[in-house]
Amino acid sequence: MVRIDKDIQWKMRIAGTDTWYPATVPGSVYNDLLNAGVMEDPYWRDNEDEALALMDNDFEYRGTFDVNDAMLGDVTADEVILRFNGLDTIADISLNGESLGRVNNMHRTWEYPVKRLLRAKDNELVIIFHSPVKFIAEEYKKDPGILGTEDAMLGFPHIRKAHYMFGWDWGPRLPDAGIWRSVELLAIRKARLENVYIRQEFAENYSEVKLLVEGTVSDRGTVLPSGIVKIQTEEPSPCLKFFVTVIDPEGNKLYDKADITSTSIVIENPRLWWPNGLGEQPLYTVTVELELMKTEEPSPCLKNQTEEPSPCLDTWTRRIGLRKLEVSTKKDEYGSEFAHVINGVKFFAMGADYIPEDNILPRTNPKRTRKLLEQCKAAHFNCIRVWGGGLYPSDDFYDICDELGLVVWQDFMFACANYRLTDDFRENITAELKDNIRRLRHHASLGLWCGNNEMELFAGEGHWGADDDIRHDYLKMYEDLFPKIVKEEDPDRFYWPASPSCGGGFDSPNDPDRGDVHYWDVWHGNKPFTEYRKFYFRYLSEFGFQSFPSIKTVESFTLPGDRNVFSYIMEKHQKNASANGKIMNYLEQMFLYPGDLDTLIYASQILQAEAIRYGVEHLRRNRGRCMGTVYWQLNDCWPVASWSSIDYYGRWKALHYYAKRFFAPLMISCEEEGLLTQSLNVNAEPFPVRRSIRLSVANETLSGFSGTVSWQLRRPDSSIIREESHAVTLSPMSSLWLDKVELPEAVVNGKGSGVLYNEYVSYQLRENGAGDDNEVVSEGTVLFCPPKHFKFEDPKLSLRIEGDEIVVSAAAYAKSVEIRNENDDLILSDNFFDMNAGEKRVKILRGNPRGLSVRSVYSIR
Ligand code: BMA
Repeated sequence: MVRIDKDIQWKMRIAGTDTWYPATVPGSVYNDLLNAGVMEDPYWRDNEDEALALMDNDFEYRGTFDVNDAMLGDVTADEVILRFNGLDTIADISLNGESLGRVNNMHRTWEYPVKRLLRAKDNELVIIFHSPVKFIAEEYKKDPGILGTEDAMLGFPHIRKAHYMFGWDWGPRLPDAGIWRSVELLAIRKARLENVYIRQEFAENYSEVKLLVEGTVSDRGTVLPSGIVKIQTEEPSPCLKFFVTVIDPEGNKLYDKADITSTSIVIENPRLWWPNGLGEQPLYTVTVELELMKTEEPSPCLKNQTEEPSPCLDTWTRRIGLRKLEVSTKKDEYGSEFAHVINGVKFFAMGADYIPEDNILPRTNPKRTRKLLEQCKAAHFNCIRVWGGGLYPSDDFYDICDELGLVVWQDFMFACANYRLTDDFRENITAELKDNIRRLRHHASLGLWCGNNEMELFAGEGHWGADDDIRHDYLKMYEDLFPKIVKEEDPDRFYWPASPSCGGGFDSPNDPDRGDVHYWDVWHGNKPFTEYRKFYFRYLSEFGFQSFPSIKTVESFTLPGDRNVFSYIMEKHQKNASANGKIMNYLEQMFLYPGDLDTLIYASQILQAEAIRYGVEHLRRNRGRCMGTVYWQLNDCWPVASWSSIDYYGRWKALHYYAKRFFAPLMISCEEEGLLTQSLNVNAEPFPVRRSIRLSVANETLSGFSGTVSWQLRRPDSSIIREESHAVTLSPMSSLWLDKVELPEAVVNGKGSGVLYNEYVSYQLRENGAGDDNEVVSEGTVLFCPPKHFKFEDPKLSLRIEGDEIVVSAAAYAKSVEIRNENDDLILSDNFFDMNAGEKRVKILRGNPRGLSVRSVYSIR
């Protein structure tokens, strides 16, 4: 098979109008109309509404191309396939005036044999995209029982188009359309490799791995007696052979065109693939070739004996990682666990939920995706969940995850919606699943397939009109059809019916003691974030807290007059109903009232970061019982107030720096008791407040650890009242509690209550033998009162630059110290950190230290 990179000249118009605009493919309607200057940027102020109105139209794309004569002749191609890697969504396709058909699923690929329709010059491909907005409105009228989240447009579950495009509680209503992935012409000679799949069989001690190459060859040129042959298990036609080449990560050929049917492909002493933080990510390259052989006899494969056998008919090349990646759901004393197991080792999953990177998909590209995922690695993620309300990412996404060691929790694209499993729908989604499983299953990073987002929970509770019929279809889809498809297409991968789930059957899907959990009582339920400590979730796949993005990001979509969080424009960029009020509610519990928008943004980010830290540190302290924290959400698809830790422009919010610290493989944390865990009522009858600290160290590495834990009780000027140090040793992949230390009790509103407000504890973890000065590998501080009531002294923060470092000096204790430049686009080795009086050095990793400024919680006033 030869991929012909056809230079197709595209143009587009709004159907029924006469003006044609140049079109870019892959691309989209919005992208083309923006380039043509006929629409405004939908992310600016409230332009979203006008952009949405545009989608009431149909759109016509026209492409013209030539093909060379050779392709039209039989020797080069017995068949020519026109392949669409992504069409968004309801579209009619025709080539040279003849209809090829209608497509109706953005998540699928579509192929048409077109050789008989091709001519040498001026082929014309026409694709009419029908209004997705009208389509869902009409379908909704036909079956109004099919509902989903109210944040998206009514009728959205009726179309196999990324749900978030119709709006979400962080996303605008911008259901773009168009040819969103590439269009290819494939010249097939004789036969084609299809569906190649490599399975790995490890010896018990991982001393060797056997690669089993499976797949089929399908016939396009009548060479195979049956029309289809299974690689490895069936003898192909005498004139066809399969060869495999394996190249190790260093570039050495381990197998060079080995005949698959007669050789077993065994790799001795394989270099294993590990998630980030646990080892390296070596990748082996495997190539499978299909060749047309010369035979002694007159070849049945050649039309006439003057036809030269072309040695290579088709090639398939992928990079794979050698590893066993499983999920353990074994029952235990607490319920049943949920833990990823890599090469026999259980690891604590640390990551975030990924949503599509943009509403205008042509604005995404591999470079941008790499940059985003590199930030995940930088913050010590070892996993990422691709959430089911978006789209199946491009191959690049998974290539990058393979390289960075990010284990992917992959939802199928079904989220917060009910569906009816009609025959057409079953056929459509079966093809969708097969397309995507086949495309992605060779990736080392692919950790599991998950049926859907939150629908076992919501359908089970009767949300969005879920009745017995809907629930019946639910079970048929996610607990019968999907696992069957996964078993056929990707038998070695773990399948989980939903997130959250305990394993299916509407059996308490969000049970904190079994399976994975979405915990939203903090945030949606308005509970204080100390609530996290009441649970020992087995694997927390969603929990989150909102904040506002940087003032620079706010400026990108507002005029100066809009810059108040309750303004019309700011509320158009806050999609979660009453969430700005929620931020205010939590803010009131923790910080002084911020005097201006920029300080409010800063305070909201610290609030978010502290909330998630509170949860993650607690759960890492309880490693073993809990085996994963994946926070909602990593990124944004446009500039908006949301749960993200990195905003639309790639700016790190405070949370991302906090994540870098709370996901660090070696991490010290403190379970404190103080006002936050007891009462925040300053007007109560005098009551005693326990003050205690209990330190804990988590070691998420494959090596043992020995070092020292120290802590100091200090005054606001950082002078020390009391201090202690303890030697600690930890085994690999473990966590350790130190003894609880009781500090003198205080009485609120009573004598001696001052210690609640003017003492804090700082703590450090040092590794033995890391130089004279035994390097601090992790550190932090805790207060015994909400920061708003702590008697901070002015830390008089100042900065100086030394080479690629910034040195911060503080005259007193400073909490959540933020360093910014004028564009707020610095990435530093650390930021939003706590420091005692003294100096702290951070490295500049990206950006220009021009126009630096620094602040801390002391400036929230
Ligand atoms: C979760 C997600 C999303 C949503 C988020 C925040 O439940 O699955 O649907 O955006 O909560 O509300």
